[in-house]
Amino acid sequence: MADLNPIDFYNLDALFSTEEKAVREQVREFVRQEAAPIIRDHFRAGTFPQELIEPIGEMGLLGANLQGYGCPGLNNVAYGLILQELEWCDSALRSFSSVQGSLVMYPIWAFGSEEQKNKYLPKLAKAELIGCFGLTEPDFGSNPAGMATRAQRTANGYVLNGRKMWITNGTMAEVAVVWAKLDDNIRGFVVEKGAKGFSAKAMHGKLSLRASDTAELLLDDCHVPEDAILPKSDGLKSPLSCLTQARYGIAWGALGAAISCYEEALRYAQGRIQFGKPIAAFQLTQEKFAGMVTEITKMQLLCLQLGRMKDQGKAHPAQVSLAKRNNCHHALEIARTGREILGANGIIDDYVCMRHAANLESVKTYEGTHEIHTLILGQAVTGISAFE
Ligand code: TGC
Ligand code: FAD
Repeated sequence: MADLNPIDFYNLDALFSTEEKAVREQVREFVRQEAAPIIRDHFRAGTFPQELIEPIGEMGLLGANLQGYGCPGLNNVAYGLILQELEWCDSALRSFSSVQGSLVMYPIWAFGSEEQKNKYLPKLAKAELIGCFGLTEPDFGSNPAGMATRAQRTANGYVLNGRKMWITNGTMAEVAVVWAKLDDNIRGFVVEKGAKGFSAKAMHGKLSLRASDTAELLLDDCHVPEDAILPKSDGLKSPLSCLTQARYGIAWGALGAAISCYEEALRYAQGRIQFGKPIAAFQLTQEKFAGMVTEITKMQLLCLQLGRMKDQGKAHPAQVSLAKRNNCHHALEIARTGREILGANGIIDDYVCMRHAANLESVKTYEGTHEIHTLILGQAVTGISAFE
C-alpha cells in the first residue's frame, strides 16, 4: 500500500482540478520564496511587508473570485487555495488580501454603480489602489446594527461623522468602504484618502497580527460627493454579505496556518532526541499528531465542499459560519499544540507556531467571534435567535 501523505491524509489533491492545483503551486512558490524569509522581521517590527503588495497584485491574487472589471474570475476553490497559501506564511498576508478582495472589491462589485466599478475595481485588483473596510466602532463590535456613524445629505453630497476601530489596511488605504446610517438605514460609502475631515490613525501595542496594518478611522464632518454612496447598498445585510465572503476566505486561511504549524511540529518531533529517541516516538506526542491530522483533514473537507457549494451559488451564510468557527478554533488549538511539541524553542520566533497562535487569536475574534458564530449556528439549527 502506498505511503500516506501526512499533509493530505485523505488525498484531496485528487479532487482539485489541474487549474486549482496550478494556482496553489504558483502562490506556494511565491510565498515560500518571497514572503516567508521576510515575515519574521516584519512581525518583530510591527510593519506590513509592503514589498509584497506589487507582486500580489501582479499575480492576480486580489478579488480573484470576482468576474469582470479586471478581476481574474477564478472559482471559489482556487480562491480559497490562494488564501490558504498566504496564511501558511502569516495571517497578515491573508488579512490584507481578504480585506481588499472580499470587503472592498466585493461591495463595490455587488453594490456599486458601473462608474464606481470601472473606476476602482481594475486598480484594486492590481493593487494600484489599497482599500479598507470600516464597520466596527469603539462601542459596536459584535453588534454593528447599533452603529453610531451617521451620514447626512448636503447640497452636493453627504457629510459623515463617526469613528471606526480596528480597521485592517487602514493607514495604507487610498479608499475606505465605510458603513454609516443615512435616515436610519445602513449604507456604504467609498471615502477617498484626502477627503476633507477623514483621517486614519495607526493602532499600536498589538501582540497579534503584528505584521498587519490596523487603524482607527476618524470621520469628522467628512464631506464626500454624491457619487460616493454605493447605490445598491441597503441595510445591515449589505455589510453582512461582505462578511460572508471574507469569512469563507478565513476558513481556508486558518487551515493554511494550521498546516504550517503541523508541518513544523512534525519536522521538529522527528529530529529532536530526548531519552535516546525522537520525541515523535513517544505515545503522548503521537496522540498530539493524531489529533492534528484529524482536525486538519476535517478542515480540508469542510473547505472543499463549502467552496464547491459556493461555486454553485448554494453556500448558506450559516454554512460559512460553521467553517469559519470550526477552522479558527482548531487552527488555534493546533498552533498551541505545535508550540508545546517544540518545547522551549517554541517560544522563539525562529519557529512559526507561536506567531501563528498569536495571530489566530485575532482571526478567531474578527469577522464574528467564536461566540457570535455559535449563536448563528444555534439559530440556524433551532430556528430561535439567542442574540438578545
Ligand atoms: P439580522 O437581523 O440577523 O440580519 C440583518 C439582515 O442581514 C441578513 N444577514 C446576512 N446576509 C448575508 N450574510 C450574512 N452573514 C448575514 N447575516 C444576516 C439577514 O437575513 C437580515 O436580512 P433582512 O433582509 O431580513 O434585512 O442582524 P442582527 O443585527 O441580529 O445581527 C446578526 C449578527 C450578530 C450575526 C451580525 O451582526 C454579525 O455577524 N455580527 C458580527 C460582526 C462582525 O463579524 N464584524 C466583522 C467586522 S469586519 C472584520 O472583522 C474584518 S477583519 C478582516 C481581516 O483582517 O481579515
Ligand atoms: P465585543 O463585541 O465587545 O465582544 C466581546 C466579547 O463578548 C467577545 O468574546 C464576544 O464573543 C462576546 N459577546 C458579544 N456579544 C455576545 C452575545 N450576544 N452572546 C455571547 N457573547 C457575546 N473590523 C472592521 O470593521 N474592519 C476591519 O478591517 C477589522 N479588522 C480587524 C483586525 C483585527 C486585528 C482585529 C482584532 C479586529 C478587526 N476588526 C475589524 C474588528 C472585529 O470585527 C471585532 O473585533 C469583532 O467583531 C468583535 O467585536 P469587539 O472586539 O468589539 O468585541
